[in-house]
Amino acid sequence: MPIRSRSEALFAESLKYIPGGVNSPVRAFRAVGGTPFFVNRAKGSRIWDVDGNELIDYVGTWGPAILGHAAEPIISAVKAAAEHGTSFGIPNPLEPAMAKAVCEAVPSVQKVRMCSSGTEACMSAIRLARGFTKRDKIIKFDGCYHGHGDSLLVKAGSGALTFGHPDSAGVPADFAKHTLVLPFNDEEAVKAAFAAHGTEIAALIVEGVPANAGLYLPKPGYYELLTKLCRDNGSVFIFDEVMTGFRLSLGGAQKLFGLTPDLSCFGKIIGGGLPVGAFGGRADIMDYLAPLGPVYQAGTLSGNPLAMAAGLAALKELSSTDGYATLEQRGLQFEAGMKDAAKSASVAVEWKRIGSMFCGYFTDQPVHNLADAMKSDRQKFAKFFHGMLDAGVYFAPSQFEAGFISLAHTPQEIETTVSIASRVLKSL
Ligand code: KE4
Repeated sequence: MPIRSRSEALFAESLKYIPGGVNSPVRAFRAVGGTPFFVNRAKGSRIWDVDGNELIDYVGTWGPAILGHAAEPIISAVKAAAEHGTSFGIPNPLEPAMAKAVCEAVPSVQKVRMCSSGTEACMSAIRLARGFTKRDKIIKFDGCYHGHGDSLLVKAGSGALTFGHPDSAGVPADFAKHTLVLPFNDEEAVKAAFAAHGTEIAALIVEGVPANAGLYLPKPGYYELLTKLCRDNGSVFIFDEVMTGFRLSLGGAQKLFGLTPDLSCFGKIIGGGLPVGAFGGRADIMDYLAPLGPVYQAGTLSGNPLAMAAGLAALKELSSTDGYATLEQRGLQFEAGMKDAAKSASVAVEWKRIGSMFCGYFTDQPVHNLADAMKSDRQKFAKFFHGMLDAGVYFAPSQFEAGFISLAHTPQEIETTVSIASRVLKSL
């Protein structure tokens, strides 16, 4: 068992001053038990905790570290930018450079606004869609997460077509009642929702692929149906690519699936690990934003020069190398190895993968939506998580999170991960 005494002391100290000892809930290990470790440093595919334990990292700070941690082009870009100042609140040249890079990579994005988190991007896109359509109601899908904006922390109403209730304390019922939460991958449910409320729906928002309840994929034709229903009803189709944007391809999930959303949300990779968010799409919608139009949205650190420098360095690397082909090869190797490991250990694990994103559900049933995902054996997952962690492999500390492979993960490291997983699965 690795020594983690310094992490334990730091966690005790954090608990004195930070709610739950963490600045974001998932980091507290509540879903898997035990005490979270504190990181000292990270490089490439590795992280070292404050007790000196070295780990192969498959969380990658929840997606941004697609090049691996502390990638040289990003570090040098941030250092150079920092020499000129860390924030201005004045337009700086890196802002049009980033906006142009996003618009050129994602054809559906004609104009884009930078902000400082994925939450801010999704919250702002919803407000913009409501201002543009002059409608209040929105549709989201159970299991999908779009940040902690009030309109989106909503759980399904009692009946399939009843509007939502707050999914967090502090969210007024008056906010939640405008959000309709539907089961994902259920064509009839979304058709019925538009049949009943179509002309009231300002927007429908969905993840590039649902990756906040683990990872499952849209059925063939499902996203095309969502697009058509939005077009037919004058609703804004918002595609949340905070996680999938620049992860699944340079054009995101929408390029893979051949979609043209009205608005898209981004984050994570376009900040190279620094605080960032962005939302963009049709110019006629985006021009409703202040200072041009009546929808207000703002941010002191929006377009921050360090975040722009880091993000541009990441995008330059991703567009100049055959990185996505490499990530697909690593993903194939990982998936095949992990499936073999589960089979040889006679443990039922439903491995899901798209590109360099993955999740292993501890169930022998297929997983196509949240209800299926909830059938997974979370106790078994928790044992697997800790077995892997003690053996030097860090997976996301929750069954309902996705994992990430970076360009820094080598075939040898993936082979090592698979052999460790084989041993851990056999011990369950
Ligand atoms: P942030 O506000 O955390 O930058 O982005 C919110 C968000 C929006 N949309 C999607 C599809 C997302 O995955 C996220 C955030 N992802 C989680 C990981 N499941 C962030 C990790 C955390 O909350 O600590």
